[in-house]
Amino acid sequence: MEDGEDFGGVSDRSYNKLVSQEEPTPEEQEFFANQGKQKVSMSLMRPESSCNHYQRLTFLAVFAIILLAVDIGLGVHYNKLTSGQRFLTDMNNELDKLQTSYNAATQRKTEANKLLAKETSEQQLAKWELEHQSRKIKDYAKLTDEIRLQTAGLKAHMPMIKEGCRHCLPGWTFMCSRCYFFALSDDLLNRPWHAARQFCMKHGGDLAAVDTREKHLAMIELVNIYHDSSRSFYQSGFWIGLRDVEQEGTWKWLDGKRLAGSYWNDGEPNNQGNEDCAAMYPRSNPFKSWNDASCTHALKWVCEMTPNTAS
Ligand code: MMA
Ligand code: CA
Repeated sequence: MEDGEDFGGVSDRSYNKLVSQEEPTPEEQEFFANQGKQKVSMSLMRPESSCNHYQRLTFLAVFAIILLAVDIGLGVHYNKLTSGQRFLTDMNNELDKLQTSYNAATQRKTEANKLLAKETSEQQLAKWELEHQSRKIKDYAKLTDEIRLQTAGLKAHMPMIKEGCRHCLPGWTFMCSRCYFFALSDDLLNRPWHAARQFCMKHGGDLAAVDTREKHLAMIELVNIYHDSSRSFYQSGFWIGLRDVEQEGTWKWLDGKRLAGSYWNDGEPNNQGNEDCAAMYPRSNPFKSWNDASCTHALKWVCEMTPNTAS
């Protein structure tokens, strides 16, 4: 290149020209002068560089202290984390133990519940058994009372029976100065009125004439004592020697005497389907114990006869 190469758009020549032509301005002169002073002062300022070194050391020391503090802080934090970790592990172990004991307790509870259910059912059974036994005791108590009553009734008749032994046939009862036979034995099946009368006559008596209040009360007492409660009311009757066979509604004893005092049940005699024979029935009210029934009906009976006067 003839005129020198371009350098940043300005040729060497023009640069040199610029350098040679342009005299430094007063400002430039001052700048260069100061630059010279600064170089001199840098070489003269050796103590200032040791001061910087000291600052650096201080800075390093502070930095080291900060690092140490951070390290300590981290250590403490790590310790905290580790103890937290340990705490968590302990807690987990504790939780495991609690879970195990909870499972065991649940198992025990299930077994206890089963036992309780068994006990409850046994208790229920025992309760029912107790109720059953209590009922049985009550039944026995009732039965005992009935037996006591019957025994008392029979005992009361002991003197009468003993007396009867002197005056009446075996199996006959002495009362109100007469001998009576109650056809109670199972061997003696129920009979119609006429067949029952035949039985009494065969033994020297007749069907009973209940012609006094005293006789009636003595007889109804025995009829009540001997009452078989498994029989219905109208099957529990005893034929007596009373009929209205001659004239309907005119009741007469076998010796022909007309009925004076009577002990008919309510609504009787009703002659339902031709009922001409009278019977005595067990009743708690002894004044309502008679009924007129068909003479062909089969019932038990009561005989009466004069006692044997020969002692
Ligand atoms: C009824 C009642 C009595 C009668 C009997 C005959 C069940 O009682 O009408 O008066 O004598 O029947 O069986
Ligand atoms: Ca009747």
